[in-house]
Amino acid sequence: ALSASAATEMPPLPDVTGDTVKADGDFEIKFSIGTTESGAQYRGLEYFEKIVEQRSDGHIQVALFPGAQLGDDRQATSALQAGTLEMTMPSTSPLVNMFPKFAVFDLPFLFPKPEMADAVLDGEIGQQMLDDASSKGLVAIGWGENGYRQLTNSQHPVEKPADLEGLKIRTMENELHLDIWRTLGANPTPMSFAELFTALEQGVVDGQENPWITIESSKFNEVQDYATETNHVYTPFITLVSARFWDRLPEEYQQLLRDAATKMGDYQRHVSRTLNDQIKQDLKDSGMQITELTPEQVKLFQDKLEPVYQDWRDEIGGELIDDIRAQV
Ligand code: EAX
Repeated sequence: ALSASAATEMPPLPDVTGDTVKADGDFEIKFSIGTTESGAQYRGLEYFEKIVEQRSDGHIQVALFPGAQLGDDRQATSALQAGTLEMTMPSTSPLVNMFPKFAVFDLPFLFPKPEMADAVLDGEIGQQMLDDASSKGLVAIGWGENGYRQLTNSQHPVEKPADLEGLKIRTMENELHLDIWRTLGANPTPMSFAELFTALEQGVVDGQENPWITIESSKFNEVQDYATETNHVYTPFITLVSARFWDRLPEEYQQLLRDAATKMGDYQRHVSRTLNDQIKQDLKDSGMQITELTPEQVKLFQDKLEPVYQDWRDEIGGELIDDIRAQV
């Protein structure tokens, strides 16, 4: 039976604090994301828009384009490089070809708690990554949260790795994610997020994995009857600006965008975390069967995936992995 739609209500936007920023010129930002307008990411973008428009006294206008209508994560990032789009906020995973160190966030079960991800992203390692990603025609100005990824599928409940045998799972376009699902015994295939709903609907793939909020806001529950709370990877969003646009902005406005990006990221984390339980409940109410794993069941997945750390150690850099594992 197909599930009914689920929709969780978003909290009201916070008030804008901080002085008006004065600088020369009028600017327009087109800001594109892959997730839809009913998610926490979009709510964060609305807050960003409100901050930037109010504090620039209307001299910077922000237009929001959710649902990959201007392209998926990779296409939007290319558009920034070409200077045809001003901002986007992709998951780090599809950008690993461009920024190989981002692969560290694709390691399974790296962050046991979201606060541990915050500490790394908001600390020295995260700052270094933003600096490194401020190249190739991009300026990286902050982090946000996609969140802990959960497995959904159309076939049967998944409680242990053996249940994945033969399941066709869509992954992000990312080698480490492919390795994870192959190691678990599934049959993974990489695909752009923009094509995912149709692929699930038509049975091209049996399943996919994304955070609860993304599962709900993309209506995957309407074409997937089963979900398993695996929490197997924590995916950050990264806030990117086109360098061509950035270089035209007065410094005062660059600082305003940085401040607004930080506030947006913090707010997104807050919204996605406070709504998580409610969303899970709404998905259940809509008819989705959700399997919650015991710590012993989670450990079966973790043990099976430990070799992935060895496979990727040289590629990502052992020191970076050890640094993060020492912090969490
Ligand atoms: O923009 O591709 C995905 O599964 C992600 O959640 C996507 O980056 C959202």
